[in-house]
Amino acid sequence: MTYQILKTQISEEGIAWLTINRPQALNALNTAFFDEMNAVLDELYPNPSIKVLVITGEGKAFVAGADIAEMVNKDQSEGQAFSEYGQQTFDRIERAPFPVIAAINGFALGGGCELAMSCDFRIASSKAKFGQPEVNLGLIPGYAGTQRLSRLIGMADALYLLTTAEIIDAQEALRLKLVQKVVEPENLESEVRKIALSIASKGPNAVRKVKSVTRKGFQISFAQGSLLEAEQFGTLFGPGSEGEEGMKAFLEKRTPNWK
Ligand code: CO8
Repeated sequence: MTYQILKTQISEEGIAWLTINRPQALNALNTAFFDEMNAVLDELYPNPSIKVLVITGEGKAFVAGADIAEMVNKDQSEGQAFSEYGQQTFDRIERAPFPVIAAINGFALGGGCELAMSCDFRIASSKAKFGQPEVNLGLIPGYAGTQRLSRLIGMADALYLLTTAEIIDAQEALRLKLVQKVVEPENLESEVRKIALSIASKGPNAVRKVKSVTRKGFQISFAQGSLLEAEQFGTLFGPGSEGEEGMKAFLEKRTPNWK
């Protein structure tokens, strides 16, 4: 598939870099974006050489929200369908077998903040701005922002942002733990690349498993999650396993040779 909105690049280390490239509309999310995002995920999901996916935006926005021009004429069932399509797409980002990093270069508002929250963690430019301003438009978040924001930053801070529509800067987002790191704009790409390369250098099965066990464990009970952890821990042992190579490399004071 050729993409109109997404620019994709895959490095030899297995870093997939995805840039949302509709800067004239501040990368607002329309149906074409979701179609393309699903096509990209269809390509990346079954590819075992993908170590990390980075999602970023072109220009002064990461994403300034769902496309208001596309939404304005929708009726109730179309509104619900647009919400469900976006939710399903963001769930696929969250459930991706590899870690997904949001590199937030600018505005991450409404659906843009929701997209960032569906990633595993967020690195922000000091110029980035965050918010859920839907109530300004007589709307509420529709891409599971009501659910992810409260889980990430706690109920009271989430409801403060959701009801006031306040736009916060990167430092405040860091304080709220909405983002994990803030860097100067000119360093965003190199810093995110450094983090992605660091992840790519680890045991590839271990990285995928630690993500899936942590994510799945959040949806089930502590006891079930612990059981899942023990099962997956076990799969990393044994002759020829990744754990065996990693532990032997440590004891032999050499770099592991992952398969
Ligand atoms: N949708 C469509 N177009 C947009 C959007 C958007 N969300 N944001 C910006 N644009 C367009 C502007 O209309 C403008 O287009 P044009 O040049 O043709 O007039 C262009 O991008 C540049 O924008 P501005 O001129 O406004 O740029 P400024 O630097 O002056 O302002 C802001 C930047 C503050 C980010 C401003 O653009 C803004 O307030 N944008 C809207 C932010 C917003 O309200 N986002 C939330 C949208 S609602 C949402 O995301 C709901 C998610 C769940 C939906 C579920 C589906 C049903």
